[in-house]
Amino acid sequence: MNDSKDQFTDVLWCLQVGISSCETCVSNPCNNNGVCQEAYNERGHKCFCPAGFLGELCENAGESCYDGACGTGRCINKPGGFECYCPFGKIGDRCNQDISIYEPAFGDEAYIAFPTPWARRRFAVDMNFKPESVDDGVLMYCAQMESGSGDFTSLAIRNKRLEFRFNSGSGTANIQSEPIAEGEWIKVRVNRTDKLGSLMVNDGPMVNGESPGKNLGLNLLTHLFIGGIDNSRIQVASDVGVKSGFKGCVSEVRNEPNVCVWREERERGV
Ligand SMILES: [Ca+2]
Repeated sequence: MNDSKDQFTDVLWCLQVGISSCETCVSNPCNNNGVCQEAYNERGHKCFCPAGFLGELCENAGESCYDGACGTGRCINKPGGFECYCPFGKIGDRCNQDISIYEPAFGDEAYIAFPTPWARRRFAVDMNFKPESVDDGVLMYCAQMESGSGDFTSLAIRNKRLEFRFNSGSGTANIQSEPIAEGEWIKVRVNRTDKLGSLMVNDGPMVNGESPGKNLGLNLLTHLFIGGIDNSRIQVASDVGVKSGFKGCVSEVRNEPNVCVWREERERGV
């Protein structure tokens, strides 16, 4: 019989008399009115911190996300606190103010997310936008995987031109416009049926292109992002060639059945 088996047997037959659980919470190690609970971890306890405090012992001031912290928005924990991403029509640190937006302006981290479009055979988006600059930026993006692998479609400003790209699984189509001007309203329509795509700017000539390979079906599962991408979840497919969001204004987006028209609302006085 070897030693290790003897030890194992000893443990099995160890008698327990008068033993109780070690009370690691008696002296409440949690700061700032944190609530201590015994737990099977290194410390032997866990602290539940009140709103406003973070850390294993609730020692750090700075709020973390909690239910309703951002109203109807989304709460993202950040070092030293949290940040609210507000839904459309809401603004403020806690998304608690209403705002009427007629021409949404997009900064680096802004975006609008539509439900996943049905795009297997056909896909079309119409947009009116005014670039603050013609720096590279994503105007529209939708993909099969959040990781950026698989199928995708995108419309981006790249090297001062609009680029409509899509990949149904056997290679990327890249359809480019002529150079565009900054500070002017631009109307763009992109359209795709199976391997064939087209791009039209300001009712000008239609530019056509085709994706290589045999694959026809565009398989999309993420939201359809306009003006930028949810960087906390989404890694842009490398074939898009652009990662940053668009900087400028958007007055109209159509991807049936989703339609956002801000300019008409202003004209109606809504
Ligand atoms: Ca596909």
